[in-house]
Amino acid sequence: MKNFGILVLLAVLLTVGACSQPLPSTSPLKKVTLQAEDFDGDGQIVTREGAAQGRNVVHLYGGDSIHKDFSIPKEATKLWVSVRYSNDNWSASTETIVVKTSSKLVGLLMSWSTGSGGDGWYSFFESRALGPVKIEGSKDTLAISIVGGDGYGIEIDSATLYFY
Ligand SMILES: [Ca+2]
Ligand SMILES: [Ca+2]
Repeated sequence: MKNFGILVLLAVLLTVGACSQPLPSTSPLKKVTLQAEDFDGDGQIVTREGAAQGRNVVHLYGGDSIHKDFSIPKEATKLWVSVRYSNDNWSASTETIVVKTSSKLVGLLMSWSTGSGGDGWYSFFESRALGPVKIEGSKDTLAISIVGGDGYGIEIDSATLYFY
């Protein structure tokens, strides 16, 4: 069953990779950074020196998920999302970060190891922007889930939403 899960993940990764696009070079209609510590769901809030945006992070393990409602600006039709994280990692297996709206997959990220032996928790990395997904209405929910990893988890600092 474990191998089956990995195969499904790989298939999704390939599919997402095929339809993802880099952020447009033009400025977004709006850019909003949500602090992971303000999300609901799993995980424990930890204070970290390197967390430049709010100083708190959420420690998540494989299988954990957090979510937060966000407002959609008028005239926005597409959304990209980047994630800021630190990942102290001791093995070659790093956590996969899955980003979704309530109805759509924004994208998947294979996280980097940002260090080991405890130092990695103080070194942060901002991911590339995942997306786009179509958005409509005035509100939606952003969910961040963690799959797999080294068993010691990952820490999410924030998610930045780029509305176009
Ligand atoms: Ca880890
Ligand atoms: Ca934070």
